[in-house]
Amino acid sequence: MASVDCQESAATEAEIRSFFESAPPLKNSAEVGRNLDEFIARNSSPCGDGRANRVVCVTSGGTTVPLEQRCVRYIDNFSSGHRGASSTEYFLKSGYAVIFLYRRGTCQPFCQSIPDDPFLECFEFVDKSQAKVQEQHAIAVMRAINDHRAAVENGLLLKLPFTTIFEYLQMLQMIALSMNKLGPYGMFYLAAAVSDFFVPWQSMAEHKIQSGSGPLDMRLVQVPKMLAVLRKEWAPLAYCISFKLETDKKILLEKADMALAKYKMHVVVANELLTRKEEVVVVTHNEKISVFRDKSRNDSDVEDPLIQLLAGKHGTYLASLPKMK
Ligand code: 9Z3
Repeated sequence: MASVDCQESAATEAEIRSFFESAPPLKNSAEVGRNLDEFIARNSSPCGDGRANRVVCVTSGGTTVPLEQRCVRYIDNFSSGHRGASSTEYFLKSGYAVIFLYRRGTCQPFCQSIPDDPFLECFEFVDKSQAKVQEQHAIAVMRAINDHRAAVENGLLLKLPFTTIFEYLQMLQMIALSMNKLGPYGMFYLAAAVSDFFVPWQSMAEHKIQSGSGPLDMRLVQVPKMLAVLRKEWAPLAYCISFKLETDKKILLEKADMALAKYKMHVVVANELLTRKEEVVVVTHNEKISVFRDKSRNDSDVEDPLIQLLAGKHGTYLASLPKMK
């Protein structure tokens, strides 16, 4: 069995402070704050017998690492956002209000049945100034529009796109501090593929790096692991689920156990790159539960049984707490 050393260390307070102090400020933080406060106020009213609405922050897609301040080149990753978008649909079906923090341009909830390039494939011209959905896509498109509209009206906050690691972590901090008031009825489902290394803003070239003068040597530093500070300071009562991705099956579960213990997560969902759409392993302090996609159906996905299991675990956790006054 391959052994893994404990390279991942929880970030120190100084590293976290330095990251946020030196990051380029969010361009629309006032609007993000307003949207968050309004959404949480609307979705945190107690629903009687001392219970409250459950609100989950789903993070989705991959963060980029810019190499120049006036960004021409950046480091990206494989994440398509499918896990986050699909999970959002199932959380909504399970009665959660969802804050969807997603990478611009990646999978969106309720859009899976729409062809990848809708404007070329879904529509046809009626005349020079009007277009309509082509017959063979009409049912899928109308369902997507109806589901999307109902979700946004009833409990899906979509207006939180990110691109860079700087935007992602600043928005995650804002969301966590806003969700703090929900206590244990708030959940984090951290499915975004977060960069492990980045170029600090101050040491980043301002302009496009000139080529033609030989190899490019760059030194990237570790992104401070924010899971621990999220659990300890930002939203200490929230129910936290992180994901552990590996390509080597032999170290996956050990790394998931390490993440669970080091960052005090309630659950770590372990998944391997090549089989991530077929199987995940739900890891807690005393269980490892494999969850599989139902292969007998073409339209099934692994997120369906996964979210059912996690919503159930969240319910058990809530039931174990002393009744809220
Ligand atoms: C995951 O492991 C997600 O399941 C995937 C989903 C990114 C694999 P897709 O977006 O893929 O559907 O294409 N996300 C978390 C990966 C990650 O960055 N984990 C961090 C780590 O392993 C913890 S936050 O350290």
